[in-house]
Amino acid sequence: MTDTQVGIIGAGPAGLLLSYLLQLEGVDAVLLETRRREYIEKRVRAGVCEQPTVELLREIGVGGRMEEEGMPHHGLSLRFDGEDHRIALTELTGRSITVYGQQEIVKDLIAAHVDKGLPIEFEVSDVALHDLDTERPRVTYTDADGNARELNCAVIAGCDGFHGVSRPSIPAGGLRTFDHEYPFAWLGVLARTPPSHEELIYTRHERGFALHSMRSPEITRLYLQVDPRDTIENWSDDRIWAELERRLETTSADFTLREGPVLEKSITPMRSFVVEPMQYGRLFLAGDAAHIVPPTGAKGMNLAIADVRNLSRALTDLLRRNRTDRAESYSDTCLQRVWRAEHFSWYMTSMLHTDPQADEFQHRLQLSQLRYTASSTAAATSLAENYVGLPFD
Ligand code: FAS
Ligand code: PHB
Repeated sequence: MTDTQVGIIGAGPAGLLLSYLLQLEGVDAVLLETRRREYIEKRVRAGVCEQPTVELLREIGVGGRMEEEGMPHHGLSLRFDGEDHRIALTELTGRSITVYGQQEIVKDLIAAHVDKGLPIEFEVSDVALHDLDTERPRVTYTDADGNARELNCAVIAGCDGFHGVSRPSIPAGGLRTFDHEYPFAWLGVLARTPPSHEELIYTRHERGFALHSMRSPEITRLYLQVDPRDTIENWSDDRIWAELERRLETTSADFTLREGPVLEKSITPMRSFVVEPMQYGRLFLAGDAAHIVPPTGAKGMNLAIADVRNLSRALTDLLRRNRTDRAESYSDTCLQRVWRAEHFSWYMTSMLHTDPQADEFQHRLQLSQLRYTASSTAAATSLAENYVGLPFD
């Protein structure tokens, strides 16, 4: 039986950053993670850090390697009708993004925990939450050695992602869900080959969406829109490269898709999902446990980071100053940014993906939106300010 102030479920970006922020404020927390450390440090996911994310990680002293290895980007291209249209992110907003893999942020946050001797319990199982509507909620679980454990807390933070145990622990009627599925998924590829362009390229093509991104000067990250019922077994490396060649075709002479050994490939379904409120009693939800966005807007991880910045402030006020106002407004505060990111991610997805159920009228609307965004400073600025990340409130 142990006691702590905050029991955190899940060591993804949300749980790790929350744990670190709380300890900086002198709030005691225990972090429980089902997977092994090696597994979560290798899990390939997001790649784009908004400017507020970069500034926060730098501010708390966890941004050193990101400074050295991250790649600041000042623009991106929309490719349609075979032509590139650059959105000058920094020129339009004075802000930028940094391309730095989510697993690198996870590694940096775990290293920061180890440096400070902060507790992370990996390979736990049978996690269950109890007494959420009391001031002494509990977490029961089996630890890595197979021992039954109980954690008595003042607060539980559910940072265990979309498939975690926290959200389902809330009794029926305790929250409202908003769910929207898309008729497409993303096939993601990590390849050992230098990027074919210095910036990201979002492509709308009759055959489907494609995205050119990267992880380093030697590693390219690419995505293809596929049918949600498709399986990775249908996609040989050769077929992937051939499809990318077709969708990334362009009239601009200086683009050649550089192929190379595929290091990882997987298919991720696409959905928009939000729960309201992001709290029940002494359980607070953050990150993918509370919301999911289609990755077209590069918002998922950044939203998780924004949530836990709010949550660490709310819990520090509650547990160290006995002030409840931030905890009471936590959900409303987060949901402002969540719904903005949901809309932007839906907007980018709708503008760039080829919907098999869409009619010619809808295809024309899509092309009109792209041409307007590429030719209007006002429209390009709106895309840019959402993409680089609106300032934290
Ligand atoms: P996470 O899912 O990252 O972390 C939750 C953690 O909780 C995991 O480590 C899990 O093992 C653990 N956990 C689960 N159940 C538990 C339990 N019962 N007890 C203890 N621990 C438990 N976003 C982008 O911006 N761009 C992308 O390209 C992109 N690609 C993605 C690809 C995939 C396959 C997925 C699933 C997501 C992708 N995302 C992307 C979104 C992703 O980056 C998330 O937004 C981000 O991981 C959110 O972080 P967390 O909320 O910490 O959740
Ligand atoms: C990535 O590099 O993984 C990435 C970039 C932009 C997105 C989604 C994913 O919108």
